[in-house]
Amino acid sequence: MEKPVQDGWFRETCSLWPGQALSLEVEEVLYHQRSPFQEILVLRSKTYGNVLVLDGLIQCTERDEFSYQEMIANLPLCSHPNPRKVLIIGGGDGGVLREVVKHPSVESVVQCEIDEEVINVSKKYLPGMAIGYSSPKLTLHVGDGFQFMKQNQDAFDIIITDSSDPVGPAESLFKESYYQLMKTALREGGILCCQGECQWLHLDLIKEMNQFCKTLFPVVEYAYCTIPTYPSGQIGFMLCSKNPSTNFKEPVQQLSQEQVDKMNLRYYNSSIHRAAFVLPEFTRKALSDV
Ligand code: SPD
Repeated sequence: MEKPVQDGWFRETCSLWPGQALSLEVEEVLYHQRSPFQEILVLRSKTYGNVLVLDGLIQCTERDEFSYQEMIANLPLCSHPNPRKVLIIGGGDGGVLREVVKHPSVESVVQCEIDEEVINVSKKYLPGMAIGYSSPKLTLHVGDGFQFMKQNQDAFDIIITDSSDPVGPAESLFKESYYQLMKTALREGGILCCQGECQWLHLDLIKEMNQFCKTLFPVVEYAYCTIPTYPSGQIGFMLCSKNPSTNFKEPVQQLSQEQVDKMNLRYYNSSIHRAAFVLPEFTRKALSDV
């Protein structure tokens, strides 16, 4: 394993964002080991708190993780009239789980994470995210999401895929066959929401996903949020519904200020839900049918 920190700085480089890199000043390397699946690194950064890095790619920092985790959880949950059974694929840090279990209508959550070591490391170094693991609503399945969904069809109201970027093992989670599998694992009227990469960097990939999703689902939309420590400061979400009446742009469950406060939401509210689907012209054009 390469030395992850040089001259006191961690630098995130990847072939998916050539010619650019985010750097974080590091106070201490807290954990650095290879699991059977990937290289796991936890840093204590100078200004972003503890940071989880998998195979060299930043997954979350304590300072800004809430933006992504709240949005990937609440965009689909608030678009479904009564989400009771939820499946999370990936999301080993526990942050998405933390958000999902806040919803009173959610009765049960299955989290399917392939790398148990990510869960253990998060419990130790990212307790504010891993707190989700203490929910009585949770059934934790350590294993492969593809296999799990093949064995659990017509089972979930919501499926959330909280994956890393499409290099290496996560690449298959951005393919049509994976979306087809999620479709069969969803109940009637079910909704999925997947990590959908960045419009500034991966527009071709987003376009391709948008196209095959439209062959599988009657309603498909792309949304995004801002987050300083993801490449180019943004990340998107691919949302698909089996219910032709779903309107992702207008949340069917609108949260009052009291609910937002009670759920301790710091990024998501019903206004930012609507705004997340307003796309810059270059993206709108790329994803439009004409
Ligand atoms: N470029 C990094 C994308 C990572 C998305 N998943 C993050 C996991 C947070 N729960």
